Amino acid sequence: MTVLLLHVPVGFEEAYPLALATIAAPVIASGHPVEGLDVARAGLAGLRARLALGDVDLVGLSAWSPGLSAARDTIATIRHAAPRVPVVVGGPHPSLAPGDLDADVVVKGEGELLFSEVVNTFARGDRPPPVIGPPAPLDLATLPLPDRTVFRVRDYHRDHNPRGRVYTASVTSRGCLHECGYCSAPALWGRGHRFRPAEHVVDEWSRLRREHGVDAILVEDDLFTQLPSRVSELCEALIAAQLGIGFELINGLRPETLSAGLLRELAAAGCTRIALSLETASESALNALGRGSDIGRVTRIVAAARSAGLGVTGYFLLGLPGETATDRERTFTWARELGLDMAHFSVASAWPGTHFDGPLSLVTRQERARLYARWYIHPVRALRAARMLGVTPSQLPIMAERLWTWMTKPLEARTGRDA
Ligand code: B12
Repeated sequence: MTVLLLHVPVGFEEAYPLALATIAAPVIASGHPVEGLDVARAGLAGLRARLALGDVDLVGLSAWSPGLSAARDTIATIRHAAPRVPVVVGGPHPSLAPGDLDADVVVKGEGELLFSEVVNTFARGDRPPPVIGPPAPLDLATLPLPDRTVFRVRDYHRDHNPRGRVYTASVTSRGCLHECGYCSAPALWGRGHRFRPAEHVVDEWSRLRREHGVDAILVEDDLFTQLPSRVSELCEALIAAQLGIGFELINGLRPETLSAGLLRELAAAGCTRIALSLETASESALNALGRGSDIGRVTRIVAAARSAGLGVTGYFLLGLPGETATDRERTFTWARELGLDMAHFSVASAWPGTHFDGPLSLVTRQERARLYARWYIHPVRALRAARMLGVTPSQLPIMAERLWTWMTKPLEARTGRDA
């Protein structure tokens, strides 16, 4: 059974296709050849050319809600070029809205074991049910490590990364105990938190260092610091192992899970950057999201992180229910006052799995462009972000172009009111 895994573009930023590497490992272990194709790079023409060789027996792809139209176009291309090849989909969007894509099989939830089952069922000449899963929560310590050969690490270490360092993604825990209105994690994984033992993570990262020359890991857990004691344990194990590898906590952390002590431990273990989930300066909007607000604490945490030598990125959301244009101005002012190294302002969208307590407020394209321009087109802030990311002068034009594309791109459907 030759399996082709497709990395479908989800937006402007290219990241390592960790989900596909993760579901590939058990299939390879059961003896099936697995190949990866990046549709963002090869294009639909490249996909047609690959399928025309006639040796693919099954295609698998992952879909997010932003990026649904790219997944639809990809599947339409497969249907046309190889109508008999079964298409299996999984990932956040199909897990939450299984009927939205024209697939033979939809796998809901964690895919490691179920994907392998689906491949083996087709290999026996049988047909699996059209929708399977989600499985009972998997024990992360017993899962095989992601296979990093189907998609090569070095093809995805971002081209704007610091001084040619090699980056890749890793997940050390799944799930989150909180239920913030804008996040799909509880709907995706259930409300629980599971984590890999420290030695399991150290083993993966040391292999990444040895076998793929990785210098730094982008940690993509739902909430890495959910349980500070396990973070301390992991930091101790990393310090003891002396891997010579750095890591960045790029998925927004809740400030209340952090303390000055934990930030120092993280820095000592090789962490160079954290991202904070800050969302908005509007207390009523924060409370409606299920987030307490303690602006004083955020200020202290940012200062503590900076004095521990960590870079700090803030994630903010615009267009929340009940938010006004004045609230948005306050959010930008707050971001400025915090002295962040970098900030990212997204416009809230009611993707499946989110639960907002009212219609999203309208952010016009003009307002968004004006706010973004005031923030991003600013020499001091630009230099600071470039310094934290380690951007070299020759990389500046490509970074500026990406930023411009992102600032001006039209919003996808926000299901509510579109801007
Ligand atoms: C890294 C990441 C990013 C990065 C990189 C994105 C990129 N271009 O690749 C950045 C920071 C850029 C990003 C941005 C955004 N992200 Co994001 N991101 C993630 C994150 C943290 C990790 C993804 C990952 O690799 N997970 C690890 C893998 C192993 O998990 P997985 O993908 O779920 O895969 C498992 C199963 O789903 C299943 N599976 C997955 N695919 C397949 C395929 C098959 C065939 C099968 C059988 C099974 C299967 O099996 C896997 C193993 O169990 C997730 C949250 C999370 N922890 O997963 C959010 C997440 C994917 N992001 C999300 C969102 C909403 C966004 C943004 C829209 C946020 C915003 N408002 O700007 C933007 C959009 C960016 C864009 N358009 O480019 C949502 C998606 C929700 C949805 N309904 O689709 C998530 C789930 C966060 C959340 N909890 O709500 N993101």
